[in-house]
Amino acid sequence: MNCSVRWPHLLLIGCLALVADVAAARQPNIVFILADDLGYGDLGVTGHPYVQSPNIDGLAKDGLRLENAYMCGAWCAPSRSALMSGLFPARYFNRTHVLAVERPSLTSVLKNAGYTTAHYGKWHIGKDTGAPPPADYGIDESLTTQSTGPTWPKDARQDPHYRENTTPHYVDLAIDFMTRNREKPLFINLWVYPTHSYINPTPEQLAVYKDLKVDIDDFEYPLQREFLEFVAEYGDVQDAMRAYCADATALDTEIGRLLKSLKDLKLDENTIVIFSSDNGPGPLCGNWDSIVRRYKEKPLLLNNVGSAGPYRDRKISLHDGGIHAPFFVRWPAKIKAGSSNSTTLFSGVDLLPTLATLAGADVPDGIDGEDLSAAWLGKSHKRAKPIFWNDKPGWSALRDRQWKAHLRKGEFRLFDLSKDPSESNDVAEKYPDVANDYLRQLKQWESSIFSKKE
Ligand SMILES: [Ca+2]
Repeated sequence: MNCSVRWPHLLLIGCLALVADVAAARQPNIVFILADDLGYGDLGVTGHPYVQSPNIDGLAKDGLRLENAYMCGAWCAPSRSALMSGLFPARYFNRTHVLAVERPSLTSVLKNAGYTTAHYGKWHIGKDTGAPPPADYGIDESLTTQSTGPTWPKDARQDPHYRENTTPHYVDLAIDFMTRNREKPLFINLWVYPTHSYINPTPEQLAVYKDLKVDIDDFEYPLQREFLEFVAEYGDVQDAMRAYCADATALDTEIGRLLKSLKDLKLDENTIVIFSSDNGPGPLCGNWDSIVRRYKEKPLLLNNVGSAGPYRDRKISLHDGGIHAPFFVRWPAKIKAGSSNSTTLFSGVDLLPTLATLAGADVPDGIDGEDLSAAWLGKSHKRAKPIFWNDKPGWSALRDRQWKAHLRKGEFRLFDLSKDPSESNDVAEKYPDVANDYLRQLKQWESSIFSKKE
């Protein structure tokens, strides 16, 4: 036998096996789609009676639904700063929610682990003069609004359908970015406008819902009551609902285009695609004088008829309607289709450590977020600590196990979300030990953040 011929063959087989191992272990691509003010109940898959969202529904069905996922803020900026920093937004930033560039961010952590990174869409975590641009956070390419980085030309904003027309352009940019960077691990933040007001769909988008007739009985209790108030104040909800549904469906169509490109590029198998929303649906009826005034001055705000599903309140509230988000993760290589997790509490601060772990990156020390990658991969794993909120002065909240506790202007309330998802029945007197424990924890947490605030 001629060993000089045989050895190269063995080496070749060994090399091929190694290449296969490396390919199998390759860091996953990550695409994080974040809608704006889209409520928990605003999709077909979460029970909206009218919205057609086949692509997002398909994403949820092909992956994992995290049924107890929360954002860390009840409005845009704090929610986004927490997703990027892994820190509860009350803790730092003096409530401007500008991320300190010297701290690790989701994008800087992934970039340090070898990722090429992009951010397309709204930023809103530092938009005033002097705020660092997205590039300072390890982001290689960006086109954003509400940032000091590359943005849209002024004349684009004169388009009455500007908000609706931004999404297709962001998706084009994302597809181009994926195409150019397909040979290396890539990360994209795709933070789109829908369904934030002003909602003014194009005639083509609106045509999908031209025959829609709203029946208020099609909605669950909290929203049913709000719609009755809306009709009493503004006369009708038909046009507003058609516009809102059209905005959600237009977003869904663009996500479908993005997912098709991932497949065409043969990237879909090892790409983690996440879909969520930064906070609950925008205000429907004005609880505050300023909002009522704004509604009357800007009729398009009347199209703000999103659904928080079974949850109480909307954006700006720390009841679940303001912070309980739809959250879907598709990763065909590692996550079984049709998965659902109702036991793991997931918080926006957990995104950074979870994705860092899945990407083989270092998880930074000193953050509030916990690595919940085991739960994403189908194992039984729970968040070790409660989730805390302090969205604005005078209102803190906590979620732990089935309990949700509020401390608002000195008044404490306790709800058992396993029996009362709409936070309607205060059970603090019925469970005094639980109430006293969470009251103590809320006060302790408030004291810790206010004494250390930067
Ligand atoms: Ca928002």
